[in-house]
Amino acid sequence: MKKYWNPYIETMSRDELTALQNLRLRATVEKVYQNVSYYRDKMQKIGLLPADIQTAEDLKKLPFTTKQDMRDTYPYGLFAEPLEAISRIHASSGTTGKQTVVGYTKRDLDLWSECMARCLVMAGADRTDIVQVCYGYGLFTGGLGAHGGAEMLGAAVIPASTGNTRRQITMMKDFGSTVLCCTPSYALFLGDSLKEFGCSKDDIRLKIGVFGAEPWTPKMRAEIEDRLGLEAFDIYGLSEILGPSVSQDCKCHQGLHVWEDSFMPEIVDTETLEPLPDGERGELVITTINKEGLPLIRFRTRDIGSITHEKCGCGRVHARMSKVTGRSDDMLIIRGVNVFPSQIESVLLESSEIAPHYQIIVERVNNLDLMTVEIEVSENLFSDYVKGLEDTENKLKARIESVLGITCKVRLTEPKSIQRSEGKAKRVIDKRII
Ligand code: DLL
Repeated sequence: MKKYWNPYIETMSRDELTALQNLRLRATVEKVYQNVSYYRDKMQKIGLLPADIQTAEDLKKLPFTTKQDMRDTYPYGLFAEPLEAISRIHASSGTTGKQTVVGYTKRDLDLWSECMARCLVMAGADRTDIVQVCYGYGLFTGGLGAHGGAEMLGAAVIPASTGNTRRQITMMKDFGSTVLCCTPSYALFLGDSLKEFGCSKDDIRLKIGVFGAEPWTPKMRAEIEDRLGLEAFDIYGLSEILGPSVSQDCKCHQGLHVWEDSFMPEIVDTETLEPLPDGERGELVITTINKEGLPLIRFRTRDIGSITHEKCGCGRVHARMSKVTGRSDDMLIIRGVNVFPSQIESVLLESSEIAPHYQIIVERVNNLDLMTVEIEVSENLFSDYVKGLEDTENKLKARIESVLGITCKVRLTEPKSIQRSEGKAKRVIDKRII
């Protein structure tokens, strides 16, 4: 069995890796300066030239990139290649309903598959495996991202996508899936559902789980491993940077190796935005140094964690990030889908029948996330008949679901029933214990 997918890159010395990073960093900065007016303007404003950026030490001179920058240049303004060079487009949700759009050249897609293949091999998979991908296929990067890596590895891929748990379990059993890729909460749900569909963990052949797209705890890992009889790995990524396989843990399970030949990670203080040393918690910032279509400079992920460059027992030199434990903004991840309270608010503001008071309640019921939006109705509507309320409820539910792309419950409540706050309104009550 292969220990590494790309032994040269994964085990080169720190000095070699640093030299490679510096080379690629310089080329990336030069490229965005030449090809992306948004970056050129930003750099010119602070009097920075590409030649000022030579090594990782210089990163801190560069301006940050945020989701807002991507929205301001929607859809293609940050692309560093003409559209004819773009082979695939993905998108993730944004606060105003406007998506952040990402483009990959053919070479970027190959890089993505390579990073994913490295992750699968790091988890112990090889070409004899049968990989069931239950991440969503479509604009979300989970499905196609995991798929590309499994294919590059030479494994047999089952593009199962999400939903229909009975069918997932039947496929798992009948097709003999050995690797499962999905969100950790869905893995737990699958584990719980085995019995319901007349199956036990002895009837399935899973040995590896590659789970990510949302935060999860070591306790959840233990539960999933127990219910499905596999070894679970934590895979991290975000569509702006690549999708799944920016980083993942190895068999030592002591943090997630960031593929540093392609992504330069930094941790910055969430208040001052100053870089922090190894081991300190802050916001993860990533600069891509090996991408063509959409290279991003110091992208603020809003994910909170820390980084270590200490040697790892697996032999890989690439730095490790801690599990992501939270976010520095108000983004929620519900069944793997990114949800901003402001998206819901924008729907509510369209309707005159409701007051601008709402609360989002997120619970985990049978290991699945359930979102309920409680909304106050206006005095006028409330004095009307109940049928009116039901209609409004259904209309809002359909509208919110179409904006977010996930199902939810909508509950209309009496005027003045939602607690008012004297400071910041408390819009989200997250009851999930994970
Ligand atoms: O969730 C990409 C992905 C798909 C990663 C499948 C892993 C597996 P986005 O939809 O852009 O991309 O959401 C990115 O999800 O900034 C984190 O907040 C969160 N996230 C992703 N992986 C993890 C993880 C995909 N392993 C956002 N642990 C990120 C905690 C994660 N949070």
